[in-house]
Amino acid sequence: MLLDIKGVKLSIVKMPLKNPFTTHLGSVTEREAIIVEVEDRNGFIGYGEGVAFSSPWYTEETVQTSYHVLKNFLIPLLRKKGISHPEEASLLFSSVRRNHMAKAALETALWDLRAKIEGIPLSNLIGGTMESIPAGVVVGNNLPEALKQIEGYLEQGFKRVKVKISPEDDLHYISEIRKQFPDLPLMADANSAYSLEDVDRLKALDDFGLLMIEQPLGYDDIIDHAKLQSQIKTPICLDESIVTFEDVRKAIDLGSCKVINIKIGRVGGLGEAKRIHDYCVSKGIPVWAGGMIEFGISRAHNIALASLPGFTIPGDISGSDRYWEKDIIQPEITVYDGMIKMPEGPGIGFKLNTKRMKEVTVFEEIFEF
Ligand code: OSB
Ligand code: MG
Repeated sequence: MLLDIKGVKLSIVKMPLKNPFTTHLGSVTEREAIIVEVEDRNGFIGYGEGVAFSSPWYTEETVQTSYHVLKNFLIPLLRKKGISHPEEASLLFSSVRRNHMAKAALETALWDLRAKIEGIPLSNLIGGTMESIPAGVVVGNNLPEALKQIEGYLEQGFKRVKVKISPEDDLHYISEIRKQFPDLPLMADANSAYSLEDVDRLKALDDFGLLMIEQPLGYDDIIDHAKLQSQIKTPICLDESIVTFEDVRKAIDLGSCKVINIKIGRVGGLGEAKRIHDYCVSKGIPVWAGGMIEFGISRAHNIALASLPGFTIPGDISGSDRYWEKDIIQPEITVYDGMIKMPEGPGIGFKLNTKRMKEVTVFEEIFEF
């Protein structure tokens, strides 16, 4: 039976971060995102979040390009053809090339809607098995601040810390952290700051017992990463290079990485994310859920995804208060003793905080079916 959709609402929200988030590519001080609400004729509402940034620094999509693709292509496809299960969304959207974050924004809302219609948590609908998941956090690259932040997060029980590195800010930074926290489960994300010419710098990182190094080389590369992995001991984890299931198959086949970071937005939806997870499990490749400095809706989808059994490494999933004075969901996402409990309500298990939404919405439109 088709999902009986009454309409789709898109809202652009905008909120300052508590503290700027900095990588070698620049700083994020304010976050815009698209909140998607899909309502059916029985009054169930599914929520999704478009995680493209205001500018194309991480991937080529932006808030404005996602909005355009949602409004002019994806929502019309859904209105015209309809679907009965969110698993059909990727086929429905296949006439639109890439634009994965736009697709995921609508597709995740359809997953939430479907779970709410069935009256079960989204994690159950996708086959999740965990009752709570470990929280991980990313800290900034100002050394004294990072050391203080790490201490605070360890007190809160966080299970793993990630730092951002680049050739200007790596060996000294990591060694100082290691001096103070010799046993900390620590990993480093380079966001493509290196090339194969830096192989000696990257080899030197082997001495620090990092859990992994994330995306050291080109954002679209899987060939050079295979060459690098054969020369360093630290496991390579791919983030930017993995945008489809096929990328995963090829990267594993080539030996380009030993771990994969799964982001629902980057791969175009929860269906594709789950397919990647299932394949990685079959190949013995551990996965973890990446973060996008997101609001609570996307965070809630990440929590459901991370309840799948192959998510054996703590992800970039922290509480609402990591970046926000006040999130757009209620209750907010909280970390207790380093763990996040699976919500028990139907769907994503969190409600939109309508008062907060009003404060932070800068534009909205409703598309009736
Ligand atoms: O490379 O994983 C990344 C944030 C925005 C874009 C890309 C990345 C990140 C993070 C932080 O590393 C994740 C988070 O805390 O949300
Ligand atoms: Mg990354």
